[in-house]
Formats: sequence, C-alpha cells, structure tokens
Amino acid sequence: MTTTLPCEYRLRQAVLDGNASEAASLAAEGLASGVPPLTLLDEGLIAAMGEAGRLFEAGEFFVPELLVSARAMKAAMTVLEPRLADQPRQSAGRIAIGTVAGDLHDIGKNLVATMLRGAGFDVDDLGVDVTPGQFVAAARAGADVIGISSLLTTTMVSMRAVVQALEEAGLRDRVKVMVGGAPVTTEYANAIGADGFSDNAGGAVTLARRLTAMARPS
Ligand code: B1M
Repeated sequence: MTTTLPCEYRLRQAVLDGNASEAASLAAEGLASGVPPLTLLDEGLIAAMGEAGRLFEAGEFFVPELLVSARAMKAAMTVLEPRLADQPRQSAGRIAIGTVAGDLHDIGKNLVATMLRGAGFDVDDLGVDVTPGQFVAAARAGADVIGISSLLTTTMVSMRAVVQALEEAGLRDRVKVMVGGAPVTTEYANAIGADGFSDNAGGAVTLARRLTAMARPS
C-alpha cells in the first residue's frame, strides 16, 4: 500500500527543491482538497524557507539554491494569495510598507502586505531597498502607518534612519511606525523609537489595527 504525504509536506519539499511549477500545482491541489490556505502557508512555504535558511547556515545551500527556493515560494504564493486576501473590503487604514535600504529580501514583507490587504487595509507596497526619503514621501501621501521590514543585521540599523527622517519631516506625531523581520526584536523596536514590532504576518495585522486606531483617534 502506498501512502501519499500531506500536501503541505510535499509543498515544503517542492520549495526546498526549487521546483516552481510543482510548488504552484501543489498549492492548487491543497486548496482544492480543502487544506486551509494558512496551513499551506505556515507548514508548507514558511517551513521551507526556514529550512532553506538552516541549510544555508550549515553550508549545504548557497545563494543560487536560496534564489530558486524563493522563486518556488513566490509561484505558490500567487496561487494562495487570492485565498488569503478574499475577505470583505472596507478600508481599515492606509499602510505603506517596504524593505529597508540595502536589503533585497521581500518574501516576508510581501506576506505581511498580503495579510494586511486581506484584513482590509489599503497597502502601498514600496518594494525593496527603500530609502528614508521614500518612506517620508509615503507618509506625506497619507499613510497612517509606515511598515519597515529588514532581514539583515547589517540593514536593520537603517530602520532608525527612517524614524529620524519622519521626525525631521515633522510627520512623526501623525504617523505610526511598525517594524519586523527575522533579526528584529521588541527591544530593538523600542530602542529606535518605533511604535511596534511583530515577528509574523498575523501579528502584524493585529498590530496594524492597534496603531491605526492610535493614528486616527475617534
Ligand atoms: Co538571505 N539571508 N541573503 N537571501 N536569506 C538570510 C536573511 C540569512 C538569515 C540566512 C542565514 O545566514 N541563515 C542571512 C542574514 C544573516 C544576518 O544578517 N545575520 C542572509 C544573508 C547573509 C544574505 C546575503 C548577504 C547572502 C549573500 O549574498 N552572501 C544576501 C543579501 C542580499 C541583500 O538583501 N542585499 C542574501 C540574499 C538572499 C536571496 C536574494 C538569495 C533570498 C531572498 C529572496 C527574496 O526575498 N526575494 C534570500 C533568502 C530566501 C533568505 C532566507 C533563507 C529566507 C528569508 C525568507 O524569505 N524567509 C533567510 C534565512 C531565514 O530567514 N531563515 C536569509 C521566509 C519569510 C516568510 O520570513 O522574511 O522572516 P521572514 O518574514 C516573516 C517575519 O519576519 C515577519 O513576518 C513574516 C511572515 O511571517 N516580518 C514582518 C517580516 N517583515 C515584517 C514587517 C513587519 C512585521 C512583520 O512590519 C512592517
């Protein structure tokens, strides 16, 4: 008798193998067979990227392997995204989010943006390698919350420059700042004068709701 492994486990393996078409098909198969999109995300995609990071640290994966795994994760995300964001639309607030200057990691930031959209926020995705001036421009354009992501210990220091640039532009009283990314901690967020930190996309939504309520007191 042959047993088929659960879809989320096969999805995790497809991402680790860097097989983008297989990852997209398994995401679709999982949804069609009733696996919740968040299970496919957490136990398939996020688990795979965690393992890819472990293998990279152990010297078993190199940058090309990380890149093909990231590409496979993105292919599966295109399938999952509409299901993660298919809730009723009523603007919960405006958020501009980006990966800090010098940093090109965007998978976590994209995931946070998707979950925020799903929760009803208007999200302005500024992309990667975003300068303090670009964050300031987004705040001037009406964002209630500025979201900054950083995955590198060498780039997380630039988050402080964003908070300072908002202060210098006279916008800090009006706009809230939330930060996240693997090396970031609550202590670090407090130290640079941010208003909040989350270590995952679901928590980022809860935090964004709280900060928006503070930015728009009734
Ligand atoms: Co990079 N990389 N990488 N990499 N990479 C890390 C981050 C690393 C930890 C790997 C390792 O050594 N174990 C390491 C950093 C070490 C450090 O700083 N201490 C590292 C390194 C060293 C590098 C390079 C310098 C490698 C090199 O070139 N020698 C280079 C830097 C390039 C640059 O940015 N300038 C580099 C490049 C790359 C790739 C391009 C190959 C690729 C990125 C592809 C892409 O993003 N388009 C890549 C990848 C894939 C990784 C790992 C393996 C996975 C990152 C990821 O996508 N995780 C990563 C190892 C790891 O993290 N385990 C690693 C999945 C994602 C869902 O999680 O991003 O943490 P995460 O997001 C989470 C939370 O953090 C949170 O919610 C998300 C969802 O739960 N969150 C927020 C994130 N942003 C948030 C914002 C919020 C709130 C919550 O509010 C605004």
